[in-house]
Amino acid sequence: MDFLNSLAIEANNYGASTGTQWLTTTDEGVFEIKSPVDGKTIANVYKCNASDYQKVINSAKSAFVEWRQVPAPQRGDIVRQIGNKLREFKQPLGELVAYEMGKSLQEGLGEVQEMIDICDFAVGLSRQLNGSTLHSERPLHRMYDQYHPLGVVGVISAFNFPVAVWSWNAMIAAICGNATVWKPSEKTPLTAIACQNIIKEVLIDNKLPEGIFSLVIGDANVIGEDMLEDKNVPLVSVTGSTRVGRHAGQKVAARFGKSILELGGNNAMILTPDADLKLAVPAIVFGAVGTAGQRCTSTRRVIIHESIYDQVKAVLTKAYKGLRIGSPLDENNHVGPLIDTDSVQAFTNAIKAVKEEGGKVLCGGNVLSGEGYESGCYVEPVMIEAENHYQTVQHETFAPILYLIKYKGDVNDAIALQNDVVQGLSSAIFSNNMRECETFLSHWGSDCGIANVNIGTSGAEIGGAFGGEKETGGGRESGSDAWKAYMRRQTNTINFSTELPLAQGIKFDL
Ligand code: UN1
Repeated sequence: MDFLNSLAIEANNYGASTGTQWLTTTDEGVFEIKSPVDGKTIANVYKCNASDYQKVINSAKSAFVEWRQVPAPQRGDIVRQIGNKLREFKQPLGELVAYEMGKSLQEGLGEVQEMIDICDFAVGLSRQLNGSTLHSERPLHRMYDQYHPLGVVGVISAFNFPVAVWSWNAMIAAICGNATVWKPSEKTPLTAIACQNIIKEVLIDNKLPEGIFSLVIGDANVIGEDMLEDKNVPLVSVTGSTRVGRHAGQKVAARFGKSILELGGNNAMILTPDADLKLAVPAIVFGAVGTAGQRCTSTRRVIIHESIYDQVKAVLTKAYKGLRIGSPLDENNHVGPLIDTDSVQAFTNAIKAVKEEGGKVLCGGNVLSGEGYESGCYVEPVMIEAENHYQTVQHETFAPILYLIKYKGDVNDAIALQNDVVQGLSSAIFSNNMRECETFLSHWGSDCGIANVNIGTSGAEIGGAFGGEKETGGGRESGSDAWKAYMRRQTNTINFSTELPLAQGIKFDL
């Protein structure tokens, strides 16, 4: 596999890097990384230990002290070089993402493209980290606010977007003047090692301090906990399930750290009687089965008006029956594997549970075996008639399960169903009726962080702020003004008069 050589992935890899130096702990055991594509072992990764973690943090802390002195546009220039390196390595890195995680090659390459795009975005942003000038109530006084870097930013990322989500955080954090320590998912550490190898070249070429970008790979309940508890890490950005995020958010808050939480979604698409089904059907199918239903933004529920319900059900059933399931590296296939057999078990359990609640399976739902499915991670995407209040429907199962839900009445009834879950990441309406669309987007409409019209729930662009409300965690990453979370705000008041007037007109004569 040429891509492994191009990315300097060995049979055995170290799990922690201070930037350009790999730490050589080998006595903590290994993560044996198997591809969900074919079940074969790709490589091993030595877990790092607490002392490695400490070394990495120390190196990040001292790098930060130097890096924050570099003018932001020059920091942008380093990120520009990283973007260029990613362009050079797009093919092998995209291939490794696909092979290690199990998404299609197109999506693997798309993920690297998101990394390149966020680099470009961050370069421009490095000249726009602006605060505002404010009017003081006192004469000859000036007031403004400005943004300063925070320090060491921890990034805990998930397996499903093993590299893009790190880059959204790390590249923005970098132009803001922070150093980033990355703890990738234990399920996909090889792509992280590949990124570190790519970044390392830019650090060396520019003689940058060790530790601006560093990596710790270890058990979540050891290294992850160290990071959550570490006062040296003022901001931790966590992508994962609501369960993981609830714990992480509380741990970080207990020490008055900041967190950015990007947690579970339960994303719905509303189809009103005015929906253009030519657009809606591929959006639903891609949203539900793309990445085998393992995006935070995957479509989990379709809320369909009763007048078109049977028609939509028939078209979707036909589309589902035509899905080709198999190696995601073969571009003829629509659906690849789940990340591991635990996920397959969760998929099967959810189907069983929803049936017990009254759900009706329309098609799919089997676990596949035999030739081409040796990894045991392939399943048939399933479509189920269900009701919104079922426990199983209320819960995010990270797998290709799509619930069809019927609504009566008008768009407000559909929106009420859509919002009646604990999560609030992504949402969409398909309608050509302007009143319905605007109601959906209004403040009494969708309660999600992302609300789309005639576009599916997944596949957000990096230019917008990404994240959601309620149990999705409330964090925002990537574009728009999400950068502000990676900086601390300071309000400054300057007196250039010869008096000392107090605010609110208070008199204090000495
Ligand atoms: C995620 O699933 O964690 O909007 C991120 C999308 C991608 C990012 C998803 N751009 O589907």
